[in-house]
Amino acid sequence: MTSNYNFQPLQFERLSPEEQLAHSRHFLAAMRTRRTVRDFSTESVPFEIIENAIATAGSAPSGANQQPWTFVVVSNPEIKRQIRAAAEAEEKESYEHRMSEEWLEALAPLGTDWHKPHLEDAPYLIVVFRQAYGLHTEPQTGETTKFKHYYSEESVGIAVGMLLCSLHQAGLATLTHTPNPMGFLSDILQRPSNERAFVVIPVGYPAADAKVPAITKKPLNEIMVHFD
Ligand code: IYR
Repeated sequence: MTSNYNFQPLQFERLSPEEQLAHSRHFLAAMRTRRTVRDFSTESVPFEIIENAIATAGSAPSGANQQPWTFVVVSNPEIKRQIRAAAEAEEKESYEHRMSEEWLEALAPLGTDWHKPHLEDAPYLIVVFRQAYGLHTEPQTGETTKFKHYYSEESVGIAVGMLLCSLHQAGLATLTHTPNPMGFLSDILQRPSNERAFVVIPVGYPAADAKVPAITKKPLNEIMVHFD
């Protein structure tokens, strides 16, 4: 098969070694201040920050550049209320019956439970959907066919990481929330049959009295293996 793409020269800014180190240190220091937040203020946030974060996520690499993602932004209070009610119903069932003792023990240090007030308090919810396969509608006949998406899980995971970085550096707090199961999100948000809910991300300012668990990240020597 021949390529549909034309190739063009790469636009690449070569930094000095000093600039490279300075940028990488600043980025590390900034990212180390990111925390998952569960207590949100109801204060509104500029919508352009949400748009820019989603555009950043949309610039992520993806399998065969298929960009298998949809970012649904919810600020409507009634839809947030519906999402909270459905998520809490599923989470209550999970915490009380579906999760193993081992799982509950692993979560204990985080202090989570089935109550999800952040789903209504945060001014925005970004609900990320993964397109498990593509849908193509023939303009002539109106006939819709499915086509395969490659590495959609990995692609959406990378895009979500970039979304979280963008929101953090714009001074906003996020929570990566994965109610289980998430089918109710497809119903409430009327998503097509090829889309699967991937994660719900409440976005906003932390509540004035927000607390986070005193957890630490593994040091470099535990997470990096170097063959020189
Ligand atoms: N989805 C549940 C449980 C939960 C699971 C993991 I793994 C976490 O890191 C945190 C929570 C909830 O949102 O409470």
